[in-house]
Amino acid sequence: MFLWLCRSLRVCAIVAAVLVVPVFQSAILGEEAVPVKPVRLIFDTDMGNDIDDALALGVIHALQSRGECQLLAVTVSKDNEFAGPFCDLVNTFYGRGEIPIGVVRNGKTPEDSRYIQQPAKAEDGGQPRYPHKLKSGKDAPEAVGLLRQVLSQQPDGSVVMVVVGFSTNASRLLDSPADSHSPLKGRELVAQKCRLLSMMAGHFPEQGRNKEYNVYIDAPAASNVFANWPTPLVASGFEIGQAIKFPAISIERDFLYVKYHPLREAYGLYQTMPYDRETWDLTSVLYAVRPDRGYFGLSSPGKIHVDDKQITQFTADKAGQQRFLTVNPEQIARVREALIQLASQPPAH
Ligand SMILES: [Ca+2]
Repeated sequence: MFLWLCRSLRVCAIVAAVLVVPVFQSAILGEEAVPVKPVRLIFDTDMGNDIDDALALGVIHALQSRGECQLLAVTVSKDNEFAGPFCDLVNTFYGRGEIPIGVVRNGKTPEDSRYIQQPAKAEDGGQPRYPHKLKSGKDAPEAVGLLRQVLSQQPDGSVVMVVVGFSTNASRLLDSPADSHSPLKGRELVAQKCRLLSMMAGHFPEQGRNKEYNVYIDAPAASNVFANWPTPLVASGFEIGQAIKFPAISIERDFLYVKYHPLREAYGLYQTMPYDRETWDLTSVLYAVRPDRGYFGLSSPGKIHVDDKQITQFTADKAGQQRFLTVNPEQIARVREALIQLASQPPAH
């Protein structure tokens, strides 16, 4: 908790030296804190429901190519058989088809989605347009078991969870029992291995708060996560991504370095081009990997809860571990340009 009190790198360094704590591995919430690179990421997504999940996965790969993060696993909260294969084909496009993918069972939003199904099925001359091994989410391991396996193999206090769909998998992880991967129950395993949850969830304007999709689709799960997640948590509310639109002109011009680009194709399948789309999920990725670059402001510390209308409410509390992002006009311009450059960055291979 002393991290909340660190107001400068210098103070953090002094405190760390005294306490012999790996402060830069743990420091996350002050803009001054410098995270250890590469940041160990787990990406939990409802891929297929909105196109920002796809661009967010592209941003992760760009950051990994720059040595800034390591994508340990992708877990899917959308219960549709093409969500996992689409994640796999994007990972493969970026040269990382070995990244494990876990898929929810008995989850939310099983509806079909053109932008995940068509690229997964697309063929040219009898060959898959976007090669991938996972043909159906039904063939993937169940998400919570994979999360437990991956977490158990990581150094303590090292993992950043990025949750950009509903909280189904994160909630089930918290409630999971000991298994062959770890003798720890889920909450204890998270407390030991994770250092941050960066999630796109909620709505935090000063006035006029509404219920938000990632929360109300599985409100009990979101409530459980806000109440019981044992590490610092930073939420990117609806209003952040809403203020930062990904421009159609980038899709039209910046992804032309290959004939077939899965993100460009998916974007065009999701809605009729040209359109600008909110960057909701991309902002949670950017904060998770670059918390120290001034892209965002942070609320005071406090606690988030889901009220009986499924609206997120925030209570300031100096002892709280939860915050939400803020942005000013300068930050909006900077974040938009950073996300354009990262999402359209060519694969490193
Ligand atoms: Ca999403």
